[in-house]
Amino acid sequence: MNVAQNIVAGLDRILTMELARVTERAAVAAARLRGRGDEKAADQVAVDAMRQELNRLAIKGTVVIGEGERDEAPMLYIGEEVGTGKGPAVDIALDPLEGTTICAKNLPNALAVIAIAEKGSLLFAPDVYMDKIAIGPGYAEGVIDIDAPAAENIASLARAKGVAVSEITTCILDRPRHARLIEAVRATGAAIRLIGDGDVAGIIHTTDPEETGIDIYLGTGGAPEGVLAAAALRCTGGQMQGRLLLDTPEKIARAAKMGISDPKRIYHAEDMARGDVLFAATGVTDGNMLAGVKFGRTTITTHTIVLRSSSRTVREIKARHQDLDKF
Ligand code: VTB
Repeated sequence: MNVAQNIVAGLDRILTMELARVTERAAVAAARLRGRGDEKAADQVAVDAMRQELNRLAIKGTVVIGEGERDEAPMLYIGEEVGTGKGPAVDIALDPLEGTTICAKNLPNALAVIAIAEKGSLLFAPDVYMDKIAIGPGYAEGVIDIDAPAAENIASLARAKGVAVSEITTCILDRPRHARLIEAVRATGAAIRLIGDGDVAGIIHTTDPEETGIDIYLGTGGAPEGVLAAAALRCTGGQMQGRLLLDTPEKIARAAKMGISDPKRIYHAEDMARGDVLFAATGVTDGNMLAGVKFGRTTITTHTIVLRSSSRTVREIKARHQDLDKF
């Protein structure tokens, strides 16, 4: 078999490694501001660093999920063209610092995250809330249903896993809007890991319950974060359903402008991130899956996962950086 035959159609697999550099750079920049109580500053340095590294990639990239609309985000805004312009046309979803508050407080699971996909394959999601449910790989379709009560989903997952409901752990964002959901889950006897922020990590954690202790993610978080999580799940396996919360005429109109005609549509991971998808995340603070950036006297250590949907390969890259000038 020659080299050309060996290459899977879709995105250039060399980009997988290149993506690790992009998130590593953003994570190191943000990590320097861990625990300083300044969310904005941490986000800004991560954005600058990610953008710089992204613009070195041989791609003709368009930011589809980014820092916000052009008028509110000067960098990595939705629609910004990134990369050298010489290379494949790709869509990009990114969050240079997912969990700005986590980073500012130096709590677990802040990440630098990016996903790329073939042009036109990522959901163009408005910055509204999304109702989300996710479980890891290895379960038949239909085990979860976003329209079913939480208790039913938990019972169904426990049955499929072959354990008691009390052995299931859910992950939920700690928000007043989730009070009833939390109550309903508690009533089942299942455990809850309440997280302050960072539902991209929360959803990714369902893909490796033995490592993270999380079996199912439930609740409402940002829609852009939903697309990022869906991209990761496309690569690891697992199931996710999401529905945009378009509860005002203004939000429905905003979504319509972005091409969303059915405001009540249920999106599966495959609808939010289609085709060949690459995903990378580097830990900023220590977390359940990824270690945070470590600053040594002469080295900086980063921990990254890079994922690809077409091969379902999960790579973990622990990098020791010695040329510190580049950061
Ligand atoms: C989540 C979480 C983010 O926003 O999407 C959340 O993943 C949802 O919004 O880290 P609220 O904070 O309004 O509940 C973050 O916490 C911040 O982007």
